[in-house]
Amino acid sequence: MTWLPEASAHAMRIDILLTGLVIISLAVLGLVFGLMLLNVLRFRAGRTTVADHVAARHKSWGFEIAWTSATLAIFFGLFLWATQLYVVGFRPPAGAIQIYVTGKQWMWKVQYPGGQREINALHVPVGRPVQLLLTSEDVIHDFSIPVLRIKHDVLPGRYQSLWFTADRTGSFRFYCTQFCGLAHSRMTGMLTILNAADYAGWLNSTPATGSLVQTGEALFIRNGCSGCHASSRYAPDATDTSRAPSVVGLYGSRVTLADGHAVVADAAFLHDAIVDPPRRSGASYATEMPSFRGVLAEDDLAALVAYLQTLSPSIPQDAGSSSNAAGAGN
Ligand code: HEC
Ligand SMILES: [Cu+2]
Repeated sequence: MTWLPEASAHAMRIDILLTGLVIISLAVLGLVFGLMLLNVLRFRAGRTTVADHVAARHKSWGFEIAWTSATLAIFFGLFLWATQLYVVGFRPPAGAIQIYVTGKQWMWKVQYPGGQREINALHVPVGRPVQLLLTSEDVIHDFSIPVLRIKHDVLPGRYQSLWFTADRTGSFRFYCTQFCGLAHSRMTGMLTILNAADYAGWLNSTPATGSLVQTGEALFIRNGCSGCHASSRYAPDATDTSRAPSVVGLYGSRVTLADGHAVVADAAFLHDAIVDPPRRSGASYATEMPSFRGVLAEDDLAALVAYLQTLSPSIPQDAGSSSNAAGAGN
């Protein structure tokens, strides 16, 4: 199972699944072609054996039902096996390190919680869950790290999430796997998986201008968010929700939208809400939330999302699902 390098337990599970699929497909192929070949040889011209059409008309119901249900069980089992692996990919464990990745023709910009930034490079520690919050500044890209067997389309104006726990150190390539223009083929980068000490050293030696949360807090005031949204420190009255819903404790809570659909306010929800404010069910506020699409750059949105999350201190990090505001709540 290791003819291609793997750098996580998940990658191993994906490979076992794919190997299983190949083996079962080969078995089915072998059976069908084996029977064909057998009949071709048995009934070839010049042989005395003649097909017995009368016997062939006799159907055995027991046999029919048995092979139909066996096939159904096997393929439904495969479906459940694959689905379970797929679903796990959307549930980052609480406490995962959140790293913001923005695709842009033709590069990947990466922002760390400590405020460090880099381009076409991603540094992560081994053995700790990492959640990537992915978005694009222009067209649709797709972020893929083959060695971890994870990939996701990256859409402008929304957050998508991927997570992984790397289990070996080393350097591996990541790619854009969605044709996105002329220099698409150069839109790659290097994932470096470090041990805990090297990671801490790397964070320290990489310059940063304030943590994401600090930057986000400043943006929250500078863009007038605090003028409408009660947040314990800045609103004229911390509990006044006549102008806008409170953002304290919003992250991780359940929000019912105007269409009756309830979603968990995760990082993707926060991001998408700033770009494209959702209507809450029964909302009646004295103000209207302006859209910040095109007003705030993705770097700023990442900082705001990081800041808003700290207003729900009981939740260590992204504990919600990765569904976005319009996605299906699960
Ligand atoms: C002019 C007032 C105003 C400003 C400025 C404003 N908002 Fe809002 N915001 C609202 C209102 C009103 C809603 C509720 C919309 C609804 O449910 O109809 C809202 C909804 C939200 C939501 C959705 C969550 C929820 O509880 O429904 C988030 C997140 C949010 N705002 C964040 C921000 C951020 C971040 C900023 C600054 C970049 C900002 N807002 C600026 C008024 C404002
Ligand atoms: Cu691309």
